[in-house]
Amino acid sequence: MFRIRSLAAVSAFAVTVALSGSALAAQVLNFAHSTAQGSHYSMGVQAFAKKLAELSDGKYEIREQAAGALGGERDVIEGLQIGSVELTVSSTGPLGNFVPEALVLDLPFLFKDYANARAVLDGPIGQELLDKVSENNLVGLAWSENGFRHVTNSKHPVKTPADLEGLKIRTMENPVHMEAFRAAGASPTPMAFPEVFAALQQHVIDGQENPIPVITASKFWEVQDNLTLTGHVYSPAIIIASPTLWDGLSDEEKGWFREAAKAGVAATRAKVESDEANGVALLREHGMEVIEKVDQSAFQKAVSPAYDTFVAKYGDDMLKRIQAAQN
Ligand code: EAX
Repeated sequence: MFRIRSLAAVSAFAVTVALSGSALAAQVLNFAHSTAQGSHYSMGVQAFAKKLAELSDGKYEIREQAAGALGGERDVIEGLQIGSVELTVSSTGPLGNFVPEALVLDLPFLFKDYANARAVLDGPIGQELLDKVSENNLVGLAWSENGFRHVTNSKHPVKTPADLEGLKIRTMENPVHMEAFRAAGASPTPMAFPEVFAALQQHVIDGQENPIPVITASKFWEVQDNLTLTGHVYSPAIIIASPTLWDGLSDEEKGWFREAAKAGVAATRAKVESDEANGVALLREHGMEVIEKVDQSAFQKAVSPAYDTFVAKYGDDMLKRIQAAQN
């Protein structure tokens, strides 16, 4: 009788431990980004979360922190470095402040189109730059996508670079972008993204520049009348993990996070494609005047001094490699 009772006790204990173990094991990780829930970044975070939950059998749970809930992109990257945030998907805007080698990606008109940008970033050059990110107290998991950036403003239609003259254009906290807009005659105003909508609404700034997915997700039609499809920069995004999180993972678990990042990138790129297909019509429906036929060579000439400044400071090796890698 004793044997049977003790066997029952052991199995009941084992079940309790197993249940409490699985219930306690879910580790919640904050995944921060600056755009709205349902945006291209948000779709990527949700796909990341789903894949990681599957691979880890529920051991890791992602908590999406959308719309700058944990601060602007620069703040969040600083948070990754000190371990207060576990994951982010961010534009490369502020990244150059932490990883100067990444600034080359912000040069205007560097990438010819989406296919070339994705091919370069998914290839050896992209991996080399991710490795550089990981040398700066960050863990570069994958290149994701923000999109080709365009100019909006509330003053007047921008048909030529001369129309940028004197406009206070918000830029990311990025020296290459600031130099480009300064060279074009605008007055670049660097600002964290969560502050942009209010600054536009209060006319502290006249305009800003962002990809269609960001312009639509942020409802910029409410505070901007004019959109010019300059496509002046292909804006990569990057999925970054905190070293505090990463160093505590087993090799197998690291593989889960890498697989989840791939799923996130695919979902974000799919949403970018959808927004690119439908976004301009949506913005027109909301009253924006959209200038689609743009003399890009004129804008390219206007912002070209940004190349001279960049090359003088950082050299042109990686720049030439990226240009040569495109077809
Ligand atoms: O990453 O700051 C920006 O304009 C970025 O494009 C935006 O935060 C999405």
